[in-house]
Amino acid sequence: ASANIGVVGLAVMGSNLARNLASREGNTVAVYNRSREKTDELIAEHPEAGFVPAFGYREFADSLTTPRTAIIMVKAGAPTDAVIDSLVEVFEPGDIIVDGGNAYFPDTIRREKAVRESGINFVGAGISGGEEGALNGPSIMPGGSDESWVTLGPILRSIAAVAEGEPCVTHVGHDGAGHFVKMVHNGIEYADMQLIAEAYDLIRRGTGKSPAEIADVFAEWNQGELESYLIEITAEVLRQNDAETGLPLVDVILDQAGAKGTGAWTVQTALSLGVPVSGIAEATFARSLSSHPEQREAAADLPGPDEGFAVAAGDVDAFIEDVRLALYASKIVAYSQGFDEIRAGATEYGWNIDLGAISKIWRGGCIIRAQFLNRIADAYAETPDLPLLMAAPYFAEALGRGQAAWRRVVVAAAEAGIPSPAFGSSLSYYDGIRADRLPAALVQGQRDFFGAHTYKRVDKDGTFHTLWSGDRTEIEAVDAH
Ligand code: NBP
Repeated sequence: ASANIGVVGLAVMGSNLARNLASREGNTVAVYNRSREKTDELIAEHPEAGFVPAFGYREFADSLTTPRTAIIMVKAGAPTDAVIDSLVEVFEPGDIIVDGGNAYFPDTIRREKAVRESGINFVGAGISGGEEGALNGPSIMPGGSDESWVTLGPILRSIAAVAEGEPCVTHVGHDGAGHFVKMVHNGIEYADMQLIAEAYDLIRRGTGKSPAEIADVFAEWNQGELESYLIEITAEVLRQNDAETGLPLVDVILDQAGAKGTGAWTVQTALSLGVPVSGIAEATFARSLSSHPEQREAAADLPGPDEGFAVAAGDVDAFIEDVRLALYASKIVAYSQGFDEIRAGATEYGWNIDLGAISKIWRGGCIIRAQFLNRIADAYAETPDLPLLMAAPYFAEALGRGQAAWRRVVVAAAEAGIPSPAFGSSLSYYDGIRADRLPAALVQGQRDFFGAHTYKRVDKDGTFHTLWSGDRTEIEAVDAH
């Protein structure tokens, strides 16, 4: 046995992660892939890595020093289960199996429980940053036991991205905590992308600027408080021309957004936890809406506003600044909602998650990396049990500064017939959560009317019901418990 770490699954993610591991001082990496070709190819192309190839699970286990540590990078779902089963057969108590794929966190909870019975540690680790991140430094969100973290921590720290001198990895929490946090990361990514897309659409349709000109706007925004990887790549995409037609590439790309399911998982989970992640939900639904061409065709003749949308020449700069402020405010809402979901998940599943540490490990390596995350880290450093991220002083100030512009943009979009579901729902969330009184009181009245679901009163304790089908007097309801 000569390798301190192994990788199973040598498709693009696994081979890049293996190369990243091998490039770090002190690591010798064992590699295994179900079909031999990928292993042969990797060994041939990267002799410098000093890989220890294995061509069966037994040989793979024998090539690892104990406690054996292996990272699985195969297709999520049944293939991951198959690999785990094979590793459990050849590994021993104390060894560590890491699933670095995009697993759904309930699967990770189930797998951790099952594998633990054999005395082997199982760690579900969310890995963000795509192929490039896997090779040069991803953001890593590991769950699993404290015991496995002792061995795994130094290895993962050695390959993670570095932001402001700190590696972008932390032990998120037990069992499925890492994959849960990775899921919410992806949900926030959906919201962030949709918000940027809405900003682009409004500027384009309101000002008639070309994609290349709007690329300049985004490049400028990237110098300020919106500075982020997603804003940066947006400018690059908008500046790109299609080689074949000479048109802006964004105009020849089919306008139907795909999804691999992590946005939907985030929303489904939020629904069961009762957390309103409306920005993430709208972003996920916006992708679904775009991908129903038959319905879009059927709706194409539905009437829109009578007048076209054109910002007066003299107002263009002010409008673009309004859109920037609306984007920033909506982004604060999306992140606040995402962190709310992590907090609720931690409570539900008994994970001790340090929200400030999560914001820090997202500062590098991952798709939502941004300056902004430092502000989130500051907010949690100041008040670790912050009930609502967006109410922290820094964000409250930004929302206050942006809210008038945000409203103008949402109104302009509605009047112009330009869809802005993420801008609009974020603003509604903002107004809802800060409201003194909500019409939820009426909803309670309706629920009591048709279902005797009872209500509470603002002026005294207890639970009440009005005898709606009788004389409509109010009675104190007996608590079911
Ligand atoms: P894929 O998701 O395309 O999976 C291909 C790998 O799975 C191959 O090595 C294949 O072996 C192996 N495999 C399959 Br399929 N069934 C298997 C089985 N029953 N037993 C053993 N191995 C099996 O690879 P990828 O695109 O590199 O992604 C790997 C993981 O990383 C996935 O979970 C994915 O969701 C995740 N991912 C994350 C990011 C990110 O940004 N974090 C990006 C892309 C992917 P073979 O060569 O023998 O067919």
